[in-house]
Amino acid sequence: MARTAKTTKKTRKKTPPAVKKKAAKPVVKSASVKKASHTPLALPKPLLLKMHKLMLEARVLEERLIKIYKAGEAYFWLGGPGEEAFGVPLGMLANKGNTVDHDWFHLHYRCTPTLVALGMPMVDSVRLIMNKTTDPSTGGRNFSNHYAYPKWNVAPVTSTIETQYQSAIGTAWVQKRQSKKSLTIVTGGDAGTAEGDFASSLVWSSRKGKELPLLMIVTNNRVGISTKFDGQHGEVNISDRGKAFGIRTENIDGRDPIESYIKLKEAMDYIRKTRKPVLVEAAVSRLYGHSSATGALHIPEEKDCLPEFEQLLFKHSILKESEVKKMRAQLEAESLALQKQVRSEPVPRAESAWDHVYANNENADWRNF
Ligand SMILES: Cc1ncc(C[n+]2csc(CCOP(=O)(O)OP(=O)(O)O)c2C)c(N)n1
Ligand SMILES: [Mg+2]
Repeated sequence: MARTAKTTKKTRKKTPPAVKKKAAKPVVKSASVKKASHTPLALPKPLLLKMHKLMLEARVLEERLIKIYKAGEAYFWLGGPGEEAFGVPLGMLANKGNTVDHDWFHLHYRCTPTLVALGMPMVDSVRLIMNKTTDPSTGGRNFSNHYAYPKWNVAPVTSTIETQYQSAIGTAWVQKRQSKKSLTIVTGGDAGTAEGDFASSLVWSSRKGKELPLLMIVTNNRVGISTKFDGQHGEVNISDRGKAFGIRTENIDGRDPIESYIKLKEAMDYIRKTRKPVLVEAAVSRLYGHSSATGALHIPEEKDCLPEFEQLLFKHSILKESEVKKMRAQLEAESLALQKQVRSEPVPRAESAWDHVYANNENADWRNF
């Protein structure tokens, strides 16, 4: 005991105070982490207001979809309330269009905030969940959040989790060969990373000299339907897996729209410039559970990014509570009117069931097998 005390005393004497102070500080991971420690004004006011408006619109839309389901006017709901602070900046930062020089999207089924930020009108989403032929994504043949927009390079959202990480390699590979600036964005959940498709994406995007301009995003809500994150992952952060492949990684608090915007912009700028991949892990919330299969019930314990962001904007006199109330009331009225309008629109007929499938229906009709 005495010896230990003596050694400590001796060490203390020898260590210059400056070194001691530095060693006690937490390790700062990268320059981007430093930059992201922001004041609310780290982004200009018009941008903050735009971001808030889109987040609010995405939230009201998702709440309308849930109401439509609960009114018995849709068969199923699943979506992204709780992911607005991340999904909206993602859509805002993307370069949308339908050429190889525009970005490509292979999205998870919680992507409504990103589509709203890209410019999707609410009515499109209402038509999709109500299975109307007027739905531009699937003609009323898929369920909520399964969007497809060729005009913005948005590939069809798939119900099979994680397969999008495979198709993303294809568009990123074409962009690597034919574009100097565009990138491919792929998103998926935490549980889905157990699939081989996710591992393949890490391998194919990071081959030496053939790296791909791919932004791989894992939105981590720490649960897959009802299976908790803890107990499923040997790694601390899912993003750490990228390190073994020499892939740049980033962890983002996806419930903070300012941090999300800043860090996503850095990651996208890096990919556009270097033509190399980034693996981003974003912490998000699942505000209404997995889907209508689990009741689509609001979970008050989950952190909600929208009121938190609003409180910040009120505090800094960027927005008034009365303005938000008015905006919300307007959006709610608009979404209700859409529900009523879409109700009377046509549904797909049996005759069209085999349209838009492979090879003029050859091999596509199971009745011919
Ligand atoms: C290939 C495949 N396996 C299983 C399922 C069933 N399934 C649907 S969602 C889901 C959980 C996904 O969890 P996560 O990836 O964390 O995404 P989250 O829903 O939490 O956003 C599972 C297992 C599926 N749709 N596809
Ligand atoms: Mg999850």
